Amino acid sequence: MLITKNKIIEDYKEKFLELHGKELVDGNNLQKYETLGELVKKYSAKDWASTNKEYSKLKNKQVYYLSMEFLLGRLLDNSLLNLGIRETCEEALKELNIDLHELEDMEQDQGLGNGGLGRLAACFLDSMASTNIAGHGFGIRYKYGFFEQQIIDGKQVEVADTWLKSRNVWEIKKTDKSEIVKFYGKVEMEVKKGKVKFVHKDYEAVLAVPYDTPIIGYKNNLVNTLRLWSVETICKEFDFSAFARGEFIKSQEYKNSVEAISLVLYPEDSFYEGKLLRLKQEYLLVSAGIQNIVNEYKSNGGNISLFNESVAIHINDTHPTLAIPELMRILIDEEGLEWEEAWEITQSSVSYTNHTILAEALEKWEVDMFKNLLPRVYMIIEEINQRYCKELWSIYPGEWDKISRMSIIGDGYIRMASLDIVGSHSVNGVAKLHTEILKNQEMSEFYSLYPSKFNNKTNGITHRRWLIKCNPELTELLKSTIGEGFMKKPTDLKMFQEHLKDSSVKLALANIKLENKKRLSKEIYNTKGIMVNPNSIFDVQVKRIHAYKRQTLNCLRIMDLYNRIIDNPNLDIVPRTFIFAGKAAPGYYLAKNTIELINSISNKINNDYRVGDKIKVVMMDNYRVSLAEKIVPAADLSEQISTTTKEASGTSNMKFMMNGAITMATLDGANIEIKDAVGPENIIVFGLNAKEVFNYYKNGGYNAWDIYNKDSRVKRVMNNLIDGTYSADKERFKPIYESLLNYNDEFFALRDFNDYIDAQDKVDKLYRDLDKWQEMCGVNIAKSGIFSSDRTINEYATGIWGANTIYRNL
Ligand code: 26W
Repeated sequence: MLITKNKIIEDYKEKFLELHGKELVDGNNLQKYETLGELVKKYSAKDWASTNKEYSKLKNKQVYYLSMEFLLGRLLDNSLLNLGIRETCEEALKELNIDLHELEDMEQDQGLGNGGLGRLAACFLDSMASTNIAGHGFGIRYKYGFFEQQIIDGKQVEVADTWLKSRNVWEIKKTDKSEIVKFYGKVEMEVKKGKVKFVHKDYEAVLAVPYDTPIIGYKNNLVNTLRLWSVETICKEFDFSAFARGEFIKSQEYKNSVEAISLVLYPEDSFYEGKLLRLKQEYLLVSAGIQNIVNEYKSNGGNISLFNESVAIHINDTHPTLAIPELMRILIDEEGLEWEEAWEITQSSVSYTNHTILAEALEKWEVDMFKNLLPRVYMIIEEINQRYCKELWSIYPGEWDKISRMSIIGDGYIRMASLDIVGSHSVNGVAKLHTEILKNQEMSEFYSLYPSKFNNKTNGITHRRWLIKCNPELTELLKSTIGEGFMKKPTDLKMFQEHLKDSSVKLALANIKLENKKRLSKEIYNTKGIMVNPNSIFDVQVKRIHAYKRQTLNCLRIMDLYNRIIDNPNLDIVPRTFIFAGKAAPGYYLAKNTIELINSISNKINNDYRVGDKIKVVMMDNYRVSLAEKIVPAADLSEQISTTTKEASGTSNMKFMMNGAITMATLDGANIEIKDAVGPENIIVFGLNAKEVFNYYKNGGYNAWDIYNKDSRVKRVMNNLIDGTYSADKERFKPIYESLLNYNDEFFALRDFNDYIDAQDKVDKLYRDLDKWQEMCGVNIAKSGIFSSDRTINEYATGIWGANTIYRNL
């Protein structure tokens, strides 16, 4: 369909009238935004329908990406970009006296995720649609997404995220695709026609209702679907007979308890709690999802015995692990297959990605609770485990300890990662180092049992959102130097390196960065009232607040720098602005304490006249996708300073690199691959390496007090935490102080302190040679193409899913 400016103007006016029942001149920005959203949906509707029609022919493998989190952010601008009508639309709106950017700002972020894992799922959706993969996202439509963070008196305060308060223009409710999900009850054995059948009885059923969002591919007329499930009671709004008996409250209670399942996203990103409601959520996603996939496949004429040839089911971390026993249940109980056949189909359809090695994040469900909630699913897991342990016994006869370590059920728990490894055909890590750690440490026994299942798929980010959309000026520079090819083929960015010989290109790069920094400075001033200098180095750490990510290490070196400035007011440094943003899990005391520390440092330093313009510290509130889009293009230095081995991959490191920031890196996660891509001269590396870290864990030898006693700078900043420098209440930062010293910090912040400071001094020197600095930035941009999620998706499609790209006549 050709969409011209005049068409947009006409359609837009008509849509506005239809939606709001009044003239455009009388509308507000929210109404205007909704109108544009509806129009985009309308423009993509034909392609959406035809894509689905194509998929129903079962010619292509259908990939279902199951994830408890999808952190989409805003959809308007990217949808316009992918439809190829962004500029035309901007011009059309201008004629109607409407500023497209103002409308974009009306859109609430769709924040149905905690951090990296959820954002990765969103990048993957964009890449699957844009590289012609039949990829469907399945998730939960939480009524309240990730909480809104307010900073009050320097502390994090959590406020409910009411993202659905005004209409979500992107979704379409598909009542006819609803599925029934069953909890509790008992299982009875029946013999029918000489065959044993297990029947689930006396269960409590809820209705899972899907809401579909179009995922528009980049200029390829392909529109995939993100299907999010919401829970309703079956048949009735409330129990009318109870109402008639005057038990209205009781009937409402029931409704509320059912709807609680899809009410709120768990705000935990690396800590497993074992809550019943969370288990209900996980089963809801999986049961509704798998039933839906099987129903769709069968209604399109698929033969159940060939299911795995047409369907790939991917589980994003262990959260949707129950897809494995749920598929078994459907194949056996409902489709009547024998165990062996069902098992083969299940294993060859399902694949699993691990995103973390933190022990406290590994899911394991208490058997008693599980059995009570999901009796039939539990039986199936037990059977899987029995057969598997028998296999183990034949391979490792007599090795009881090993077998009990590897067993899926043990110590009264069901171990989800073990179930994944056994029940799938592929297990992957998200960066080379991470995969090696899985193979050789965390999952080494499984690796020797099933070596061919293990593989690496280094993460990626969609360059459409994280370059083209969020950095239009840089995109223009790239277009004018290397042409438009990189938009479809991001590895073409490598051609940019040639142009770095041209000093006018480097100057242009510097100017673009400066403009982006000015824009962010304005935002900082408007939201925080802090005046920052756009000519200073923008030194950025934005991510979830967690001890392993070491925001505290960053704090300590800022405190050290402050001490140096106080000692020597003439200290010659390039001015710096330290920018933080990130949320702490509401129950994570130490992380919340870290937020308070950052804000106290900010208060102290920004208001000390002796510091002047040399350094400023800013903590921006409510980190989310749309804020990241403003911060990333404005960064000079990207802080990726996790304790080596702890950050599975990191993905903001890739976003910053693509926008020409230099990485300050430990050799952790994908930082290593960034270093390999840009060369050691274009990244700054410091700190312990993986071997050293494992050596500490294995043999001990780390002594925080020793470092404190021997290093006067460490001693001084540590004392500053409790001597009233940053808070009149000397107890306030005791938790951080104690975790670093008395508890001998398992993340070795003090061990890396000196090395980190030296590395930061190196940045100061490098930045003084602006030509050299711009060269480094340019190389980072040029080498960032391999970190596009288009590359990652291609690797999943060919290496795991066996999914081909779709070519259609359109
Ligand atoms: C059960 C609670 C829970 C919820 C989420 C535990 C763990 C998680 C995720 C695994 C946390 C997460 O987002 N992990 C991040 O995944 C990114 C994408 O692969 C990686 O880049 C990050 O390194 C990893 O921390």
